[in-house]
Amino acid sequence: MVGVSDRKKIRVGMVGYKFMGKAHSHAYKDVGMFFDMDADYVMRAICGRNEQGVREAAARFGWESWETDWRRLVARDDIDMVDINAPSDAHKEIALAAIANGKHVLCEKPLALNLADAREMLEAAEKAGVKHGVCFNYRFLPAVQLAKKIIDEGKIGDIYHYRATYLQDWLVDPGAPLAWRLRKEIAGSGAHGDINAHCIDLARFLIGEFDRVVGHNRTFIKERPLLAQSEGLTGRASATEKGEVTVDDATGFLADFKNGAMGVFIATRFATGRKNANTFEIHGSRGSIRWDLERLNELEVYFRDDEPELAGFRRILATESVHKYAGNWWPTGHIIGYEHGFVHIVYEFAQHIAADAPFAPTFYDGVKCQQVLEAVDLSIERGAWVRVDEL
Ligand code: SOE
Repeated sequence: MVGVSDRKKIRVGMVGYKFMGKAHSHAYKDVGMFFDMDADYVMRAICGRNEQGVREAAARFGWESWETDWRRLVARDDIDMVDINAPSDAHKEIALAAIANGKHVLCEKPLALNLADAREMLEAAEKAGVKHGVCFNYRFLPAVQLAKKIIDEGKIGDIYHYRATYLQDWLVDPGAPLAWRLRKEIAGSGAHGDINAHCIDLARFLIGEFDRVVGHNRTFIKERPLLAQSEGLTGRASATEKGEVTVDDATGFLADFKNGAMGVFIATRFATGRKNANTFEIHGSRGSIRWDLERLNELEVYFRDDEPELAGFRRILATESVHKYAGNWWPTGHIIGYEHGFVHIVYEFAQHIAADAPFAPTFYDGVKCQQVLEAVDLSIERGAWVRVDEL
């Protein structure tokens, strides 16, 4: 039995300490309790621009040290991998510097502000031979893994329809301030790059590549109070000054997939009453499946082979030991939550680094997602369908 001290170490340096920084810190801290890994994570350093904030985060989340300059962090010789949770405009610069220092990189979605930057990041990572991943966390939930298994085993047959939503309502209030996600120069886009990105990645994961897309979008509220103090997705608004919203509040698009399926997508922050309804419903020649993040342990399924008198959608609670990842947590029916997807990602990424186990989504998947995002934006400009491979 190898003692804990003899095991390989993966020493992590993380950039960002707010929402995603907290979710990722929890994952590094928890993963070893529930998963047998070929290496142990060492939470070596967390980085943030605000010294007081990052010092408090380091103490609270369990990081050994803290930095206020990511350039120092990525150059430290006591760090093996860099986890990037900074806003989207910083992803490329930090990733390229980390890669240049020979670090493996795990980056939050979307991978970059645009397709060209994403491709540059992929090329650099492949050339340097470092491991690279993008945190499309919803792939890593037991019910979504089950959906993938059902489709891959042909249990719902040929796919006719893929319908996806990502419905939130945190911006319906005109008083919600101009957070970084509402500024194009920082976020790249609004609901589209932030949450359609998840829908696009799940569609690619579950049924394959996009062929062509055509979209439309809206910015319902064009100016908002400036942000005085950030908190969660929004924060406290300035009492006096206002600023222009430079991104989409909602983007919808139609898609044709290379396998012939028809796609319908909508991502919005104005779906009043819907808080985090990342959903997909897939209809095939032999059956259908439906999943909703707001009920993330459940998968609704319909199989045409059922006896006619018993035919109907039924709910599978994906908390059995046969359901990927579920068995590592609790006994049957003791459900898991949003944060567990991140634990599963860092588990898989540790095995990718320490045991060269396969891993996806990598920067390649980040590029493919960016390609679809930009094809939709181009289709809106042109008012016409755009083939994804044209970009
Ligand atoms: C806000 O839309 C947000 O936090 C996204 O940025 C995340 O990627 C998503 O998982 C939840 O909602």
